[in-house]
Amino acid sequence: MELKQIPKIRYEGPGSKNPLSFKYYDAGRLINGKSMREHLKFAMSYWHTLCADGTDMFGRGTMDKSFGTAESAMDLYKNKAHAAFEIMDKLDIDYFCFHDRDIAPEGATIGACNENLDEIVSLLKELMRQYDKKLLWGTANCFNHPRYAHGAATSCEADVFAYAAAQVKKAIDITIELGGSGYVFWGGREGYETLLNTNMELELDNMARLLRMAVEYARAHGFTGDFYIEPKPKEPTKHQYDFDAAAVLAFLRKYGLDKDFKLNIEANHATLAGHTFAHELRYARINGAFGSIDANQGDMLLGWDTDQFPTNVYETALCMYEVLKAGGFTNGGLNFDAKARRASMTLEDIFLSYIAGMDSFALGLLIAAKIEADGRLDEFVRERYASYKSGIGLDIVSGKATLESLSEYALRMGEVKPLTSGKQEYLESVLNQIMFGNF
Ligand code: XLS
Ligand code: NI
Ligand code: NI
Repeated sequence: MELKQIPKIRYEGPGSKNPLSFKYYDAGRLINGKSMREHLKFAMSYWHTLCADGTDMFGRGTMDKSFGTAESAMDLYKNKAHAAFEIMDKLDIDYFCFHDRDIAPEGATIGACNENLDEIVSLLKELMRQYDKKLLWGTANCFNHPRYAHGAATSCEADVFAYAAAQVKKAIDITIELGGSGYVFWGGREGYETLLNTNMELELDNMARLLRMAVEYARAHGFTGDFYIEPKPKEPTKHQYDFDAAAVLAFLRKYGLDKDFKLNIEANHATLAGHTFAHELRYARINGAFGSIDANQGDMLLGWDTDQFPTNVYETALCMYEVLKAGGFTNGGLNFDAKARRASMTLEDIFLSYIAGMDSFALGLLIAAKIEADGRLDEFVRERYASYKSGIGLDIVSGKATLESLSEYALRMGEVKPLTSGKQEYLESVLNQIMFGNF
């Protein structure tokens, strides 16, 4: 099947058996006064959708991502650009995200790379206007090329640091040029394989140096969007410095960069770090660092970043619950950092995958709104901490209590036993009841 044979994907409702239709994602449907489109802010990942061809450690590509015939490398990337916008248009996705090296062929020098980028960026700009699409965020791929074997900003070689800086500068320039509302730093190869050869202190200082330069440059050149760090604990390196939300926030605070960055939380990275997706979102939210989301899911039995399209509705529901609690997205959105499986190799599979992901997040949003409306979970949590609303609890949270006053209080109390049940099983069954309702 060719791209032009794929119809525009439309909402047909849960009763439809047409694979090329949305069952739950109804863009205009209002949830709490806001359309699903505005709540979810879906984005297409350029790398997985237009570039990844199914190559894995044990086998070559299974998918043809050439999107027509091409005489030259530039033509190939122009074909990808046209296909990108046709795909977004057919899926009714408003945003996209890219790395510099996804959109244009690499040249022999950074100058040649930049020239290629300029030519494609003007095409993208034209296509964005034509199709009315927006850039959610841009980033630089400072991990694929062999020069980055030791890292980019954390490389032991200063020339590599300089090269990465040049790449980041250009990626910021084109993000600004395309009106991007965000710029992402995912730590690529910023980490280590062994401490035996690693000056961790210098590497972390240098990583912060590049981030500071990027912020200063971008702000001086009119970038008003958000900067994000995307945590990930491992892969490709054994230990990635941006391990998880907590490690990233500690790093940002040490270098005084916490006001300049928010977090881009990826589901599969959360689970690799031994956290749930919701944990990472919650941690970002309560620290005022919730920014954007890379929507995908991992496989419980595999220890790597499988980047599968999200279909686990418990996960999408608890994710959207956090998003609602955060007051929704501002500059961020839901980027499908996800790829069809190697064996799902047809063009149609790209659409079936996005439909699966978008419908799963639409369900997640509907359920999250129902959890809020139902109120039992919120009420339970409120009640569970009620002892801090008055008496000694209020003294503790208001800062009135001291170690001495609490000691005096405790000496008068006698034995203290837990009074309440955590009722986890009950709450899990409430969630099921909200999710599944009547059958
Ligand atoms: C890789 C990351 C990457 C970032 C963008 O694991 O998820 O795709 O999202 O560089
Ligand atoms: Ni990602
Ligand atoms: Ni990832």
